[in-house]
Amino acid sequence: MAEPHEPPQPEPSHDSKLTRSKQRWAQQGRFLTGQVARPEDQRLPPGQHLTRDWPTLDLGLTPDISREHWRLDVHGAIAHPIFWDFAEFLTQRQANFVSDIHCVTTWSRYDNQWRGFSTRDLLAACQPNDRARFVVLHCYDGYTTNLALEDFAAEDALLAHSWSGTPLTAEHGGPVRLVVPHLYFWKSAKWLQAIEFVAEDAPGYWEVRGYHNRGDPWLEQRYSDD
Ligand SMILES: Nc1nc2c(c(=O)[nH]1)N[C@H]1C(S)=C(S)[C@@H](COP(=O)(O)O)O[C@H]1N2
Ligand SMILES: [Mo]
Repeated sequence: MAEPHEPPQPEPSHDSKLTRSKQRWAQQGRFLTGQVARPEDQRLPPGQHLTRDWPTLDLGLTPDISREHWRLDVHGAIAHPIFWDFAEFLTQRQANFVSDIHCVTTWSRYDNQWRGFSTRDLLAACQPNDRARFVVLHCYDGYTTNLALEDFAAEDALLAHSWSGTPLTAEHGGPVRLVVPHLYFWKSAKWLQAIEFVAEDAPGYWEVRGYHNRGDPWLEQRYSDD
């Protein structure tokens, strides 16, 4: 049975070297090529390069959340709020998706094998009401990111607990992270804690620091225009 669980929330570090660099790159429009490519033209979006390893990017702290202590809280403009522990999460229908990662810092990684709970199945379970138009992801490290409901509902988006057949490591967002393959990877929230459905958009950690609100790699939506 799931019971309310509020681990201490670490403050996101706003001043790590990488975090400062990324904010500066957003101001400068770093990595923008000005090209526009459509997915049917080529697999690699403009300005991206392929990597075989899997870099780790976050605010510099890895919250220590075991599967035993992890809880998922789904709330807001929905008919059926959800509060699951990991065991209950695992009893849901499981989906396997293979998708590419595109990070705004220009690395891409092909053919990642994810296993977890699809966002479409989550939407069927929680039943967003007519007011729900956006989704805010809240994470155990204090990070947030926002998505339009349609982007959250992409057919290959999922709440992943495994990668390449093994449990998602803590550094990559385990026990559970979101994966939204058609947008830049900063939208794919690691250490997922809560999913909030809202009527008004609420820009997240990077979105208020100069990143694009939507982040489509094919349109090279790296940074906001203003
Ligand atoms: N909770 C949380 N999720 C996050 C981040 C973060 O700092 N905290 N960083 C985002 C960014 S900018 C990227 S590029 C990816 C990196 O995921 P990876 O470390 O598994 O490659 O996670 C995204 N999700
Ligand atoms: Mo990123």
